[in-house]
Amino acid sequence: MKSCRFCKNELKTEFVNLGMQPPSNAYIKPENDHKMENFFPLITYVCENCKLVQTVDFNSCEDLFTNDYAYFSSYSNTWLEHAKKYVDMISEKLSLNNDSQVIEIASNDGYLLQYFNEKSIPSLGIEPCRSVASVAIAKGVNTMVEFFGEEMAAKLPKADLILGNNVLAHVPDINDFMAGVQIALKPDGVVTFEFPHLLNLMNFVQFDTIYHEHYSYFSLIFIKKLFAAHGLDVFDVEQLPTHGGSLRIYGCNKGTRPISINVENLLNDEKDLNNIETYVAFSNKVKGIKRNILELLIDIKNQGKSIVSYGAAAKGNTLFNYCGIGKDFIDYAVDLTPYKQNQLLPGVHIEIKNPDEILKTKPDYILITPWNFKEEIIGKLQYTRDWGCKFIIAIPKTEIIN
Ligand code: DWN
Repeated sequence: MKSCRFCKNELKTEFVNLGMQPPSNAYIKPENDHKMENFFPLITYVCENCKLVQTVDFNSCEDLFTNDYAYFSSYSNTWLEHAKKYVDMISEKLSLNNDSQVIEIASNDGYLLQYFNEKSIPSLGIEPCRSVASVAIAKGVNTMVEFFGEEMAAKLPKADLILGNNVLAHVPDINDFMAGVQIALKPDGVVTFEFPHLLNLMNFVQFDTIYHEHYSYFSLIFIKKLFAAHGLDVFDVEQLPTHGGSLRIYGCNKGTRPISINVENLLNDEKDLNNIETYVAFSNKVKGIKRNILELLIDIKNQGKSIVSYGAAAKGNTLFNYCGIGKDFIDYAVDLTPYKQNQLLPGVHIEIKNPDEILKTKPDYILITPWNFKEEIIGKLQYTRDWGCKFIIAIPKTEIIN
């Protein structure tokens, strides 16, 4: 029996099945190109009781978030600007100063805490992956290289602010995690979490953001239940443009802050997510996108044109492995992250090169897999206009950008 990771209810309703998929950040070293590779069923369910959308687990977080984890947050200026804007806002909102304590869970390469350092506001990063944590430590960000949870939280200083961006989805035992948040939070403290919003995932068919690293996919309906189960209130919520449309929720110990009308308004926007039937229709939309992107790529290749992909993104790995888009379509991938270059995309084994390769080979088309950064990426690729290169986006619909 498969049971819900939050309420333990039996999971009976499938959300979407994306077939056998490799872990989304399991990049392959060239010398391992012809060796056995791990693939696991990527099947998601929606709990009929608490409405949490979640994967069936085949990987522990220790399997996925290893010391050579390849996702470095600082290779997107858009994301760095977003982090700095948050630090400026929250520091003022909470009147943080050098007597305050900030804790970021999943602090990655110090992309955000560096801005608290600039304000001399004491902060501590919790990051289990040594590859990114060592970059944070090198830039002077105080970092503990450990997984966060209830037991670990007891060792931490009590925090005025606990924050986590794109971490909650990466936690298999969310009850243990939230118990830790409650322990580490000061009585009048605030917690903020950012995560891609399930409503956008469904409305814009962002199925490529489903991968083994993301154990859960969140609505505010669910988050409110999760917080209440751990003595916390959600007292405010913001809708953000990041990662295809995210939520930033604000939490506090129960009853310590007034609840904003924003919470009720967003719950109203999500009202259809209370009905299990809403979830069942999603799978057919995904199959439509697969047919559309394959039709376009087949047509382009039948014309004898060349295609490369920009961004060795986890979401691109789901797209390529679900749609069967391999080296027969894509000549190579490029990515700014040095850690990913000269490796192969998981499953399809497309080589990852430095973006400089584009000027050398002058491809006819560039498929941008991190569509969430398309403006920034297209801005960097303006030089490709010289030879009439065109861009392809697959989500929320297949389109060519001239
Ligand atoms: O939850 C997660 C999300 C938030 O980020 C993580 N589990 C993993 C990661 O998912 P992703 O890899 O799909 O995220 P991104 O941030 O959309 O990936 C962008 C990729 O593109 C990175 O490898 C960096 C690269 N990039 C680049 O080469 N040039 C990005 C930009 C903006 C660029 O200009």
